[in-house]
Parts: sequence; structure tokens; C-alpha cells
Amino acid sequence: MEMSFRWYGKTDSIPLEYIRQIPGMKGIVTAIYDIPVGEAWPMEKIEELKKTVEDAGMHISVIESVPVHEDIKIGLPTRDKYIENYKTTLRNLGKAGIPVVCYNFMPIFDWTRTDLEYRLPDGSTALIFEEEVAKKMDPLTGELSLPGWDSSYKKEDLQELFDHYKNVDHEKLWENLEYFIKEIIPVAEEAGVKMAIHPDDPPFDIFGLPRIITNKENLERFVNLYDSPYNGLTMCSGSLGSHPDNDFPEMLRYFGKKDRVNFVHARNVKLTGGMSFEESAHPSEYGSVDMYEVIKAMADFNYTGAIRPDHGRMIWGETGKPGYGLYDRALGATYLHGLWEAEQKNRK
Ligand code: DNO
Repeated sequence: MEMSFRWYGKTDSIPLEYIRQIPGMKGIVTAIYDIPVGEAWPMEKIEELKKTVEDAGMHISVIESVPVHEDIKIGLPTRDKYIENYKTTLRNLGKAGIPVVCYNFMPIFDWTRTDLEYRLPDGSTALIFEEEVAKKMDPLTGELSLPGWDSSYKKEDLQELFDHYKNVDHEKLWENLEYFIKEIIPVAEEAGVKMAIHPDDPPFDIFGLPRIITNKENLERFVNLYDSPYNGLTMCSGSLGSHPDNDFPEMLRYFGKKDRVNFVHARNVKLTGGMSFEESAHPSEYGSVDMYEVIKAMADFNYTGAIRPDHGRMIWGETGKPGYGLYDRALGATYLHGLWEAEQKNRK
């Protein structure tokens, strides 16, 4: 496994120089943030990003994300134009030697929480999702702050998007995903870029919009849409682990043995009843996901790809992008690194 860290480009308050100082850190997970969703990424911009990361003594392990335009998810006639652009991006990333691309297929909203600064008993703050609060939230009228929401969509566009999604139920979304996958995976294979779909976060419908990348059965259906290791998964312990029915380490081992795990996100969540959860510190004792089991599962299928500590709490007075501070993610990285070292030595 290769330890990596998400970096939001030159506007990130955390410099690459700091990331490099985290023990065990090898790779960077990043993207180009100033190209509107749906447009192709030009070669020059990709090369420039690559050079910036390499000049800092690391390399790009994964591009997270190349976002999928809503017209593709809705299945509008304009989707073909956006799919062509997506293919161009993949070809360009392949030419630059980028091995993995992470993306998601969640309608309108990416990861969603009800509070971004919930104070935990130790004084740190974390992102939480409360089922009852979410039920009362109305993205069309309320003041909603969603950190994962793509900023290139304006709130004014929301009503129109919601109207389009009235015709998209779970099966229709599957159809649109299949259409997309069948177009792009052959190109990804040719370009040598492994695709890694991110599970829906949280892994159930929200705001009346369908979500399908949610559990073992659906991940199985997904990998069977196109039988290739290039059509793989980002196994995210925080997203899949926030559904009480998902046994994350078991799912990870299962899809790892099928050679479909192209990226791993490690984050812990504490299930707090119903469909509610709090994000917690990474070690197993603080959350509902057993991180040692996660590491053991990866060792079982000799995982050689990238893993990154996902969302951290805000600790030591740090402020910044919710979930993406330096300190707690760095602690998570060293913890995971330690578990991996112990597990490797155990097996000798
Ligand atoms: C949250 C992230 C997601 C992820 C996208 C991938 O912090 O894991 O926003 O980047 O869903 O497309």
C-alpha cells in the first residue's frame, strides 16, 4: 500500500512541503480545480500540476476527482459531448502517467453532513450526520452549507436540476451509469488509467434523490457492468461504514480479491443510532469501523495501491476546510502506517 494525502492545489492552506514531512507519505491525491465540470483537462495544466507535486518530492497517486457532469447522470442528450470531453481528459491523464482516477455518480450533492463543526467531548470538532436534522433540511429553500458540493453549480440552478431528476429513479440512474461506463472504460484501458468510483456518502438516498453505490450487492452490480480491473472502486470506510448493514472490511477483502479495489479512503465513523453518525478519530476504539480489520483485509489481497486518511477532526485550534485539516489527518496517516507495518511483520 502507498500512503497518500489529499491536497487541494495551490490554494490549499496546507503546503506540499508540510505534507511531505508526514512519516510514510509518498503520494498526493489532487485535481485541477479551475476547470468547469464537463470540460476536458488540457495536457499543459496536467503537466504543470504533475511538476508542482514532483518538485515537492512526491508524485500524484490519484486524481480525485474528474467530476461527472449532471447531464450524464440525468441522461440528457447533451451527455455525449460531456462524455467525449471526459475521454479526452482520461487520454491526457494517461499520457502524463497518472495511474488512477476517482469519481462519483451521486446526483447533485457529493458528501453531505448536517453539522460541520460538532464539538466532541474532547473539545475537537467533527463532521456529523443526524438523520432527523437531514429530514428537515430543504436544499431548495434552506441555508445549506455543503462542503462537498461542487461550487460550479449555483443555488439558482438547483430547482432546474431537481426537476430533471424527477424522471430519474434508481433504475434510470443505473442505466445512465452503465451507458457512461461502457463508453469510458475502454478508453481508460487504452490510456492505462484505472477508474475508481467513490461510494455514495452517506450511502442512502438524500433529499429525495436516488443513490446507488451504497452496499455490497450494488458494488457487485457495478463491477459487473463492465468486467475489467479498470472498472474499479474507491473503497471508502467512512462512506460505506456509515450504513449499519455494511461490513466494510469484509467488502474490502471481497472486492480486493476480485482485483477491483483501485483506491482506499480510510476514515472512521461512529454510528449513533438510526442512520446518524459522527466522524471520529481514525483509531478503531473511537469509531464503529475496526481499522485493524481494514488493514488486515488489504494485506490479504496484497494491496499495492494508494490509501489516504480521509476526513479528520479539527484539533489543536486548527481552522480550515471542513474535514481537511492537516493535524488529525496526519495522525491518521501515521496510525494506518503503523498498523500496516505491524501486519506486514506479523506475516513474515
Ligand atoms: C469527501 C470525498 C469525496 C470524494 C468524491 C469523489 O471528502 O471523499 O468528496 O472526493 O466523492 O468523487
